[in-house]
Parts: sequence; C-alpha cells; structure tokens
Amino acid sequence: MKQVKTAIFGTGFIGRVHLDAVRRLESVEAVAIADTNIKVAQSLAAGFAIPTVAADYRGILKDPAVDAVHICTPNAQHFSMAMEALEAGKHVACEKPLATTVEEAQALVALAAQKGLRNCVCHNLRYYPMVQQMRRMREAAELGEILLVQGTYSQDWLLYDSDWNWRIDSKIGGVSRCMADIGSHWFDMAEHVTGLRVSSLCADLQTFHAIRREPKHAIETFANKLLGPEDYIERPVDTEDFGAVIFHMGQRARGAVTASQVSAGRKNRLSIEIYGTKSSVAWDQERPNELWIGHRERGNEIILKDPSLLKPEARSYADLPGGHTEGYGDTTKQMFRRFYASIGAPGMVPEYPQFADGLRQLTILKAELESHRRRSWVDIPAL
Ligand code: SOE
Repeated sequence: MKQVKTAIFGTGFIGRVHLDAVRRLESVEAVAIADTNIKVAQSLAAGFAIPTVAADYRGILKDPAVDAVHICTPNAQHFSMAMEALEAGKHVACEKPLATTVEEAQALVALAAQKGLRNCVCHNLRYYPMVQQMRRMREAAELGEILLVQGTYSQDWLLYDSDWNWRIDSKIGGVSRCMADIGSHWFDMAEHVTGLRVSSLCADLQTFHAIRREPKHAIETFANKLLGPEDYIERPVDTEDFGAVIFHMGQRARGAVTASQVSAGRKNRLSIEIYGTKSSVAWDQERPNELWIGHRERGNEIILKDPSLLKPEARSYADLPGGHTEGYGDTTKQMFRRFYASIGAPGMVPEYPQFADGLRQLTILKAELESHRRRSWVDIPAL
C-alpha cells in the first residue's frame, strides 16, 4: 500500500525522470500529472495509469489527497509554483535552479520553514555511490586537509547555432544558462563532498553564438540533435555557453572549474578532482561506477562500485551488487527515497539537498555574474 501521494508538474525530459524515480519507491504513488500540453500529459498518465491529469496544476494543489508535488517546469516558473504549492500545504521537490534570483530563493526557504514542509532541490548528482564514497572518505579524514578542487561540467548539445532549447531564452530560463543549469551541479557537489564553502571567486563567461536559430516547433532537452534542416527563427542570445571560475574554499583551499554546453564529444560529463594533504580522489560522470584514488607514496587505485568495498555510510546509495552499474536515473531515486522517508518522519534530519542548498547555489551564481560583469574577485557569504 503506497503511503504518500504525489504529483508531477511538467512532462518534459526531467519530468519523466522524476516520474520514473517515484515509481521505483515503495512508499509513494504518483496520482496526478499536470502540463500545459494536455495531450502529452494525458498520454503519459495513460501510459502509467495515473488517475488525474490537468493542464493547470492549480487544480491539483487544491486536492487534499495530494501530499507532495514535483516542479519540473522551465526555471522561470519554479518560484511561483513552489510558493503556491507551499501555501497549499504540499511538500515540494523542485528542479534546480530553485528560482531565478537569490531573493526568490530566500522567500521559498522562509516559507517552507514557516509551514514546516519538506523541501528538496534536485541536485541529484550527489547520489552516485562513488560520489558518496568520496564524501565519506573525506569525512573519515582519509584525504587530509583539502588543498585543491578542480574539474569541469561539459556537454555538447548546444554547440551549433541551430541548437535550441528553452534554457537559451533568458525570459524562460533566467539570466544565466550554463552556470545556472550545470555549473550549479558542480559547485553543489564540490561543497557537499569537501564539506567546505566557496568564500570568493573570479568568473569569466562567454556566449559563442550571439544569434541562434530557433526551430519553429518546440523540442525536448537533448532532442535538438535529431533535427534536420528546418525553417528557423533567428534569435539574439543573452545567456552564456561557457564559464570559467577560479575560487577560494575554506581556510586555504583553491579551485578551478569550467562549465560548457559547447564541448564537442562531451555528452553530460561532470568531472571533479579533490587533492588533499594525505591522498586524492577523482570522479568522472562518464565512468560513474569508478573512483580514482591518488597516493604520493604508493600506487594509485581505481575502485569499481561494489557495496562491500564502500564505506558503510556510502553503501546505502548502492542498490545493486558489485559490477551491476548504477547511473543517472538511480541518483534521483536515491534522493527521492530520502525525501519521501522524511515526510513521514518529522524528526528525521534531511539527507537530501533542500531549498537552502538551492539558495546557496543562487548565491554563488549571483557572485559569478557580478564577477564577470566587474571583471574582478567577489566574496561570498559562508551560509
Ligand atoms: C541539461 O543541461 C541538463 O538536463 C540539466 O538541466 C540537468 O540538471 C543535468 O543533470 C543534465 O543536463
């Protein structure tokens, strides 16, 4: 018997990732789907025997039987939908970025706390088992003091001027694209794994295509690569394709990261390297079930995901035995398993990213945009 009833708002690429994850959880039942494209919503609901379908999500918010909602719509809608959901007494899982401004995110953090509602922002990449292994190794002081954190988050799906997605339009996706969309994942992982906070940064952003050609018909995230030659509308672009950031972390750690959506051959590659005074770790989303461990005085190691080889606290993020790979969809399942478990347990300390983590990433993003604009270093508050 499913205990918690939930709804998915938005049926694009990530909405379907959320639905898939929810359907793999023992204690949750997806009972409603909302999307302005009612035909797509009806088709998805029929395919998964979901009883309620709506073009307007507000009707579902009025349903007392619905305990929680997932916000999987374009970024500019997150704030208003999350506020309405919290006001309606719903627990909320909202896709990143939580909002398009720090002020909006602050309001969401405050309202969720005031209402005593569980709140999650979907930095799911934390929950690859080998990422959790890095975190637990750091917590066990196996890395020593963290000196360097470096890496990249690189994709190629927006390489061509004919590649289009709603994220390119700042009115729908927000003033930042690459750094808000994927740079936020990298910094969330860097702070989560190291336990340190970025204290100041210097950012340089670049938009390679000042004009892009928008297809006349809506397209799915990543689906643009399948488009053939079509009629396009030329659009001026004011969101970045690329960002490079150097930063200070904690007392004396230093770091450097790039984020790109124009790197030919990189499909969806978050790569992070963490160098400590005792040893180092490196993880690559293109080989997610491996972890590289670096040593000064003995051979380096590459360990494969095998729960029996993981630290006890990391083991619960691997559902499958050694050699059975776990990937992107599994990370969302692990995150929502903990989100929904917390709904039934008011005293449980959340082991998933909350709205405060979404606010944190918007605070870092605001500093990146200011640094780029001023071509100077910008300090970041620790919280
Ligand atoms: C597109 O860059 C995207 O779908 C992001 O929006 C997701 O957050 C990331 O996990 C995969 O790529």
